[in-house]
Amino acid sequence: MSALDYQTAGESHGPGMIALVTGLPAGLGVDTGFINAELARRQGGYGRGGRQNIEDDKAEVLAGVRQGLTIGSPLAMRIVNRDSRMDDAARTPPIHTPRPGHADLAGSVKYLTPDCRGTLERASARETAARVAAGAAARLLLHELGIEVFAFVRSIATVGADVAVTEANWRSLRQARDASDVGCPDEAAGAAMREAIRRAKIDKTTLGGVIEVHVFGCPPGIGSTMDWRDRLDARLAYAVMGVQAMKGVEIGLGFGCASRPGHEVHDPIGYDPARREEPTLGLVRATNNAGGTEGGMTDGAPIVVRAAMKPISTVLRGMPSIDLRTGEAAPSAYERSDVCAVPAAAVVLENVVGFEVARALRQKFGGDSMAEVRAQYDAYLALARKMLAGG
Ligand code: EPS
Repeated sequence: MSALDYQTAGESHGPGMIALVTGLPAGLGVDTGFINAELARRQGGYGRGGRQNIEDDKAEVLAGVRQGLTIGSPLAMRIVNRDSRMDDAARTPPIHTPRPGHADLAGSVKYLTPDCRGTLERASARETAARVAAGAAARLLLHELGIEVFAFVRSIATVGADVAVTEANWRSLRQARDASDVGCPDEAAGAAMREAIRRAKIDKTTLGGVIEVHVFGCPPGIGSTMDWRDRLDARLAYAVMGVQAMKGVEIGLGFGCASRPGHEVHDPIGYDPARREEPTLGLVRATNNAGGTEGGMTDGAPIVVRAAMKPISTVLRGMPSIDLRTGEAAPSAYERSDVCAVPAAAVVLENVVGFEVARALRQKFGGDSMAEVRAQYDAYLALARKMLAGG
């Protein structure tokens, strides 16, 4: 068994995007309907540019599946780019005036070219389509174990949602989120977010925001405290910061922990034998400031991750920049882009967070087939129940 992992390939205006997922067990149903629904959600959201009217993202499975089930080999998926024109010099001209905030400048220096085009083709958030496909495939494994991921837009610019997510209400919040074109389950906040995006467009600028991700149904003990590289909180932060335009990540109370005394931060531990058959094993926490991870491992409470997304760096009004060929001052280039992509990024984070949880589960339970994964998972929960509170 190889560890669960993935890579992507593809440029924004190349022929297509590729997701290559290794380490899925055999016998996992590959529900392309779910993967494609996630891809469709990623394409949505008020404030996106014209590109999404051109594309119709669908994952085409090229390898790893036989008659709807994985066979243990690498899963390869392709998403075709309809707006493929990278080799057409007239339609993808060189760009010499880098956009502040974008990969343009550093990439041009790194690759020793005054043309930002090569870097921006790969830096583009179009690549997140492949990450969503990979993450959605991994979430099919989570679903088999009753683990669900839910992300929504907590804020856009200064407009914040007034919602408290619980195990009891998250499904109805998901419905409200899906009915919102800004990915926000708070209807009033969603309307204000929409208005903020509309104004930003008129103002020829862009907006960022905060995305919140919750993972439900994870038993305690997933991840590791023994090797820093396998700490689940570290993996989550790595995965989230690896997504285009993310500038901050926190788990649970996050930065809020720093200003409070310990007794107000740490979550009191209780035990309810009536709930011992649940994945929490009956462990109950009065609060969840830890965001579901303690010592790099799940603690049985829902995982909570928040990420800050910067405003898109392609700003229509232009930003002070230089022409890389001359060093002379020149306004930054404008390419068709989004005014606000926070709702789309919420879909991306839901899937990359799901992937990391699946990766940690694969590491703990191993197994070449789904039957083996399930048996190991059940055996662990049975042993843990026996250990706790005298069985
Ligand atoms: C995106 C596709 C891109 C951009 C955006 C996200 O398409 P195009 O550049 O052809 O309009 O709209 O990418 C960026 C935000 C960026 O900085 O490049 C997508 O499919 O998500």
